[in-house]
Amino acid sequence: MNGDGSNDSAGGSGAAYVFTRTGTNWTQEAYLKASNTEAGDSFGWSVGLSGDTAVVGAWIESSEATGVNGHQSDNSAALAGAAYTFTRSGTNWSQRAYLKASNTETNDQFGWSVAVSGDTVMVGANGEDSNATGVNGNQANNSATESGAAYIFTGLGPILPELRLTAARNGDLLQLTATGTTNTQWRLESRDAVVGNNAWQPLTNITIGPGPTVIQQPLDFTSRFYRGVWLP
Ligand SMILES: [Ca+2]
Ligand SMILES: [Ca+2]
Ligand SMILES: [Ca+2]
Repeated sequence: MNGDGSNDSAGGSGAAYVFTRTGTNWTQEAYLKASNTEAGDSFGWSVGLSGDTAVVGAWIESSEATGVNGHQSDNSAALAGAAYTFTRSGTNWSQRAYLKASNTETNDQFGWSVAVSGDTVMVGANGEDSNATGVNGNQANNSATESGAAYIFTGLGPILPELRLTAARNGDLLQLTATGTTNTQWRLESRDAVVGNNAWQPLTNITIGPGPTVIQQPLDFTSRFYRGVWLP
């Protein structure tokens, strides 16, 4: 991310750019490149953006890898195609996944089109050749030349920051210690362990880090559960 944009040594490798708007002013937030940039891959031919997740297609990319985060340096399947997802934390973008078809083959052109909504990504491969119909048919077939296929991936959104809560008694107080990803906002909630009275109730909003954050609560003698809800 945010590499040397003046470098011209990989002709046709491609790039994608993220712009954000404040009022009527647009500014560039990120310059995105593939994790396995090579000349001619056409990264950026297709793009999609939803919230903090971006997807970029590179239909001329040529590895024979399949699935998520496979072997990127292979070049044995010309024009098989690939797609890449990126996620944003604050204003920082990083690559989350390298996507390939489940049945990668030469000339399938996976990544010709891409779309994303939430953490679900869809990738089109207009050169794929199976005669399957509907959903999850026979992927190994190659009898319907250039019939095309589309693939749906889930779970590719931002990785949620982690929070750990530990509880200890401190005199007449219950002391909760929260540790986890720094500079993230959480709301603490509690609920009674008693069945029938178990709705989560907000306790307080906290910012975690740097270092552990300690929250003291009056100690009552009913059993309570506590949890943190991330406030993005
Ligand atoms: Ca390559
Ligand atoms: Ca084909
Ligand atoms: Ca095929």
